[in-house]
Amino acid sequence: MKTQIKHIHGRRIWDSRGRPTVEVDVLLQDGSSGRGVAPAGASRGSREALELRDGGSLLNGLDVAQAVTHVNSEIAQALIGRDALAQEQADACLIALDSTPLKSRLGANATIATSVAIAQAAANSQGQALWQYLSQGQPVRLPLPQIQIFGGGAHAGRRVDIQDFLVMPIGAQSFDEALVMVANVYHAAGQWMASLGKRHGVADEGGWWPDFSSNEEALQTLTRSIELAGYRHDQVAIALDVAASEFGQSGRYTLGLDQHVYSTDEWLQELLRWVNTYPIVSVEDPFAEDDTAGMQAFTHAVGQKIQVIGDDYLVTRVDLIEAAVRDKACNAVLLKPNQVGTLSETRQAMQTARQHGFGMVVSARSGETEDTAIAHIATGWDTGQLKVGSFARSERMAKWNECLRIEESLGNNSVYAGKHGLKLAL
Ligand code: 2PG
Ligand code: MG
Repeated sequence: MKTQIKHIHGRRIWDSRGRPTVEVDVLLQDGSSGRGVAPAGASRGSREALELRDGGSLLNGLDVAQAVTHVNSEIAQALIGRDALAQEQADACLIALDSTPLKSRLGANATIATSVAIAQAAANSQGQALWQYLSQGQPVRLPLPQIQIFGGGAHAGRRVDIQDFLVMPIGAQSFDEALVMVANVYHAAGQWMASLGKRHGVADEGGWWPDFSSNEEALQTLTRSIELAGYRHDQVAIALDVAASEFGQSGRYTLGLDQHVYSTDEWLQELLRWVNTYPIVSVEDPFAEDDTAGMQAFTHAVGQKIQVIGDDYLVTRVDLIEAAVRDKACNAVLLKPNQVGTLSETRQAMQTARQHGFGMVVSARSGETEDTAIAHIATGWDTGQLKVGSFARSERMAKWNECLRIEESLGNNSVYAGKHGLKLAL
């Protein structure tokens, strides 16, 4: 069989924060090959699959020698001889081999890199781009991007509490135009902040590292930057990733910058005021992962008009998405393949979300590499949205630029999801 897996090789490479990560190459009988790389989060949900790190003193305990060894021994042994076109069977084999609920034996970094490498090799063997292979002949759209303008939270030394201040070019007609709009806003924001003496370099995902005196000042500055770049709010809108689990627990939200502790209800009132004051169309993790009541109250209040995303709250898991549907705790899911550890499980999470009319945002992690698989996943599965970080640093730009290449390859047949990527009547 030409598409039989012939060889699997794992190695240690380095991510955008200069930390070790796992890369896997898969070679098929017909000579096709594919590569997968594990990204790494900084603000993680407690129910995510485990990223296996060696511990100890070397490299601050972050080395991945064990995960790489698992790829080159057990994983290679179990998968060699299997058909790369049978992704679900290969992933089922990884899941069974690991045999723990959170991939804690082999490491989700080992399994996701392997899983994506198999898909890439299979696509190459068919002479298809990854997006095309993943689409299984269904219609595709280039995703509406969520692009960070300011970084905060765990990605910027907690300089501001809210983690991501992002924009969404909902009024663009193509992906190409979407990036032009974002470029204009990104640079307008940078110049405006520099003129105020409030720009201090860039944060982990390439967004400006802000020197604001309140979280709300970031929202004011972002709104102003969109205007300075010459856009209306129906052309470029704001998205937030509050990442509230980073500063909230047991119904108490401690905002360092604002020097204030909020109860769930007080925090709800503050968020509602922001949503009503600024052109916000999407809010991720507004409440902590243990605060279903907060998520429900927020979704009940604004879920008809804005997108409410569960990231740490859902960690790309089918069971948690189903619970959120029952609880009406959000209306969209962030899909991060390494939160769950295989491509097939990510796909099941996507399908569950789709079935229930949830919005779907494929997302990078704050620790990334030059790998562009997520651009193909978002397009091929037609999720409608993609979040990668900011508009600077090549591990981010690699994904945005890959979307441009995909759009170009589709020529006149290309469709940009635009505002329809959000499942809202805007
Ligand atoms: C998030 C991501 C990307 P991290 O919370 O959505 O911004 O961050 O990869 O650190 O979890
Ligand atoms: Mg998040």
